[in-house]
Amino acid sequence: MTLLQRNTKNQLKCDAVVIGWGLTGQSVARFLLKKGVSLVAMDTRKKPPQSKESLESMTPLIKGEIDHDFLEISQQIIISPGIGKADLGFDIIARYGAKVIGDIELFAQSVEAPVIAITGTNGKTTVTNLVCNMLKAGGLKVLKGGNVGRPALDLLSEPVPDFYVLELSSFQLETTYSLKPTVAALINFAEDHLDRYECSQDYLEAKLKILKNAKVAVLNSDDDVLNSVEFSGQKVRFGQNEPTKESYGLTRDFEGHHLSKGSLKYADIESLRIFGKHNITNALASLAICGVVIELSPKVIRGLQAFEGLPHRSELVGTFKGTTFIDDSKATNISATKAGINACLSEKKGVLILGGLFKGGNLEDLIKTIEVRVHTVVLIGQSAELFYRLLRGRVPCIRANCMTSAVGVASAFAADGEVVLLSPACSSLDMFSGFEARGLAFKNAIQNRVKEN
Ligand code: UMA
Ligand code: ADP
Repeated sequence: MTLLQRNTKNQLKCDAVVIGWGLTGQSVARFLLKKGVSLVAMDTRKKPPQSKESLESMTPLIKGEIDHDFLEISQQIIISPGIGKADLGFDIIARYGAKVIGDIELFAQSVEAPVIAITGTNGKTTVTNLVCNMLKAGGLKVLKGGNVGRPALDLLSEPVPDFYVLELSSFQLETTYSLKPTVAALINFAEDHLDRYECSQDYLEAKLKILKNAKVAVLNSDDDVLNSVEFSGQKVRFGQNEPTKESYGLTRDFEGHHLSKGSLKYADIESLRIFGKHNITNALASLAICGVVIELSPKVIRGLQAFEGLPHRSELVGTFKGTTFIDDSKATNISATKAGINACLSEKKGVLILGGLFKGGNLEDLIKTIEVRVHTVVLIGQSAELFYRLLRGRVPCIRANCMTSAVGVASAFAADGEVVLLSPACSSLDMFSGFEARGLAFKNAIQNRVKEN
């Protein structure tokens, strides 16, 4: 806090405190200022991301600390999703109770159209985009936001759509209380974010909050954890087994595998542009979600089939000198990397670039998958030592200290016709500003090799 702010502190009016000055905090400030709410913003970082001058001039911003005096006096505390107890050094919800909410709670209190809410450990962004594609192809107006990148509150400044489609993280759900989704989907559940939660149960409980007040729950029947979830409303199931009359699944005949509900076939899996078993789950989840709100007409199905996938998610970068490079940088946890390996290295063993900032969890299953499908592992980032100890004597490992060298080593070990897969099972923040920057560094390193040769 600057000296000027300290001197004027007693004169500052503060109905609401916004904690965090990232995308979310700034969207909250824009939303509350429009309503005439007086607010003070804080960020534990000394240099939080910059905002537009107009917003900064209207919001007193305390940098590098959390000022408890303001927390005491304000009616509401709106906390950003990226901030956990560890960042603040105290449990803000326990101390300030119900007046602590998140941006999704503010959204829920103002929203005027039905909401489709999507969560899960992996596949959220893919399913959110698929659902939007399909509903748009069916002629509906949709607005997409939340963890997918655009803060939900920003959607409220646009004309009201037929549906809001929100990707919600467990961090956002922690501080959401009154959202009433028309459809709430849980794609899967696996260990993640153990750097933030004390145990997996806490993470699961945050995820399950999506079902509170939901009209219809869309749940993955292949997922043991989700199979035992209690929900009193209507449940729609999807999974890779034969579907029942009421559920979505795969039917198999001499022509191939079809995405189906009961005996009704919607599409051959070969007609999808996205590949891998996990993406079939994502396609089935999207059908199950859309099936609640729209007739699954050929137009809607074409919206599913036309979807080309997203950057950094099992994304084919190209083939150079007989080696195919795949960017799965968004695989930031164990289960995502297992899915990435199974999808991309299924036929022939390949080379895996692995490591970064490990978020915790049991690695044994992943190591077994690596043993089956990977002949050489290139280790990067802070967790290199951890993975080296686990893989030693099981799969040959080489350490690399940057992405350029990782790609160089991986290319040298990949034989003709093989795949080099970047699927790190870790977050990227030890080496990069985010998973996008890590994926771009991978692509740049490949491009530079192409140029040099
Ligand atoms: N931070 C501090 N001190 C603060 C505030 C933030 O150290 O006072 C740090 C956090 O520890 C975090 C980073 O700053 O590492 C960003 O936090 P934030 O809450 O300001 O993030 P936003 O910019 O508001 O972005 C958030 C989501 N980010 C997180 O939950 C970490 C974005 O999801 C989301 O797109 C955006 O809101 C809009 O809704 C990103 C994400 O990584 C993609 N999500 C996690 C994931 O997918 O695994 C949950
Ligand atoms: P999220 O938004 O939940 O992080 P994304 O759609 O961005 O999910 O995909 C992130 C990564 O998770 C992908 O790169 C892929 O490795 C993996 N993945 C995607 N869908 C699934 C799924 N249904 N099950 C397991 N892993 C998946």
